[in-house]
Amino acid sequence: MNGKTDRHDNRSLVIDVGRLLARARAVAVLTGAGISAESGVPTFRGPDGLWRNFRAEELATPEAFARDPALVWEWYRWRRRWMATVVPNPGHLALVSLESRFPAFTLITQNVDGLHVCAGSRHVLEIHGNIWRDRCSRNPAHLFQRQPSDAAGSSEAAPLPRCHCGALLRPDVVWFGEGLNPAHLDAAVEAVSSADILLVVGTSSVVYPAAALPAVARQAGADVVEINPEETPQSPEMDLVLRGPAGVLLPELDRLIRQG
Ligand code: BV8
Repeated sequence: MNGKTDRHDNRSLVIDVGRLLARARAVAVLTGAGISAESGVPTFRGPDGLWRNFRAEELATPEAFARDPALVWEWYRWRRRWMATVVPNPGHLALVSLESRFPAFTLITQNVDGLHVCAGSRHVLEIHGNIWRDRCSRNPAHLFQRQPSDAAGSSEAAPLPRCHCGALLRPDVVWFGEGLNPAHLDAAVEAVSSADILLVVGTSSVVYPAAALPAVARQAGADVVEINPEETPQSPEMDLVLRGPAGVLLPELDRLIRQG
């Protein structure tokens, strides 16, 4: 299809998704790193998704932390300093606006950047945790909230942070090979199982169990819509696909809903 056809098709598809939303009572949204891309946060598997030639799967693991906690903290401190400079983009803000327009609205995010809460979203399930919290590596009940202002001062070579119990602190995120918080996962399954529509936004749909949620929604009878500039392994299973950036398409959907 040429650019003009793409634009026309997308326009009519946006209207189709707008119609599905207009008649929905319960909406669920699953977001991934792509919704923060337009804020300037690197995605995991995109061209800038590498750090010093490491892949996230190599560093975001308990084994990497046990083997070299200083390297893992260097990566997270680098990411925190980067995330301290970014702000929510129109895609995040459109989800805040959409949230207020439905009796039931649940935002499930794989992102740990905290940008949905920063934008004002209220019903957020951060199923992979939050980079702005530290957790004791011995007692998970010992949690410490960090601020973006803390990130500016933390040099990569600073001593490793420790809990008052003496154990190393770690970022309060879910690493590969670690189970998700069962309460979060149950709430996410409940939300997509009772949704009339699930928007799958900015995720490559390869990380499980989050990537299983669209199938759960579909089996429960929801319409499932992918919003992504790129094809994903789950694109063929989607009821509708809006091929474009979340920062453009979500505000368009919000405008359609506001116009009624
Ligand atoms: C677990 C936190 C078991 C850390 C992250 C089947 C079942 C269960 C597990 C597995 C399974 N198969 C494999 C596994 C293991 C593994 C897994 O899924 N591996 C993958 C790589 C194959 N899963 C796990 O290990 C999970 N744990 O199940 O353990 C268990 C159970 C009980 C008890 C003990 C153990 C844990 C997974 C969580 C890992 N943690 N993050 C951190 O961030 O530091 S995952 C990480 O990837 C991020 O959270 C990220 O969000 C997530 C997914 O990536 P995406 O968000 O999709 O980002 P990506 O870059 O891939 O894609 C971006 C997309 O955006 C692209 O499609 C791009 O086109 C698009 N885009 C770009 N620009 C835009 C855009 N879209 C819209 N607009 C734009 N402008």
